[in-house]
Amino acid sequence: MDTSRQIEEVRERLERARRPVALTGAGISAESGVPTFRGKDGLWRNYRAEELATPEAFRKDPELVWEFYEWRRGLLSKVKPNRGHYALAELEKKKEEFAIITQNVDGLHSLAGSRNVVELHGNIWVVRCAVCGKEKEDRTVPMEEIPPRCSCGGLLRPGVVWFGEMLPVDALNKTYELLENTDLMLVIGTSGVVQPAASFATMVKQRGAFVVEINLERTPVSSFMDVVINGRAGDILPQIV
Ligand code: BV8
Ligand code: ZN
Repeated sequence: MDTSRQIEEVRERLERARRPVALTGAGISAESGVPTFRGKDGLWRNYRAEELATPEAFRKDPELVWEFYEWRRGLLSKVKPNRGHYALAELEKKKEEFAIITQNVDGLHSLAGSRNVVELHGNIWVVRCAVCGKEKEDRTVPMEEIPPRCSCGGLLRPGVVWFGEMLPVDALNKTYELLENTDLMLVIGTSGVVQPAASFATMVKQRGAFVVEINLERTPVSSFMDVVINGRAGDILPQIV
């Protein structure tokens, strides 16, 4: 089916959907200039994100891990949401039941005006004390000192979910409530490898929801999809919404 026919079908389904949900990944922020995790631009000083976004790496070398986050925070402080983010914010105005479950930690959905956003993997602008757990938003770029310290003397860490760590309970609960009730899911710009997010599309499909994938490439979940639109989120989403 050609893309415009696919977009037409998704638009009609979205029109009728009672509780549409979008699951987004790094691909929706790529057009804002944010490097994706597993694309060719996914490296930093020859490290993969998976090597640094872990509690072990932080325990071993908190300074190196903070240099990685400083680099990303620096990048993110200069980028803006793109047409894909704005299209989803627009969709929420048309369908107030619409919600976004994002794996991204860049905060760009909220910046684009979306309000119903579940941040599955935390937010890079939040820092949390590894000792007393105190959390605050800190947008200073660069930080005064790295690794930054809490008033209690403990090390501050980025408020994101690392590999091997549990997802935030409230985000997970909100996510499962959405997944249980959605009748249409858009899966946008995610490679479908990171769990548990990678299983959400098949979960809702098994319950009879209509699932749509928007991506530049095929992914492990493509074969489960009702519609797979091959294209850039910034081009496709405005046409759908
Ligand atoms: C958990 C925050 C329960 C940090 C992230 C072995 C040991 C330990 C754990 C595991 C293990 N094996 C498996 C696991 C589970 C592990 C996991 O899934 N690992 C993977 C790598 C195999 N998961 C976890 O650990 C999770 N926790 O399971 O807890 C538990 C607890 C203890 C013990 C057991 C179980 C926690 C996962 C969260 C990790 N944190 N981020 C940070 O950001 O620094 S994940 C990170 O990857 C980002 O959040 C990112 O969003 C996410 C997923 O990546 P994508 O978003 O999909 O991005 P990617 O680059 O991969 O793909 C981009 C896509 O966009 C591509 O498809 C591309 O084609 C497309 N694209 C590009 N441009 C565009 C586009 N599409 C459209 N338009 C465009 N313009
Ligand atoms: Zn503290």
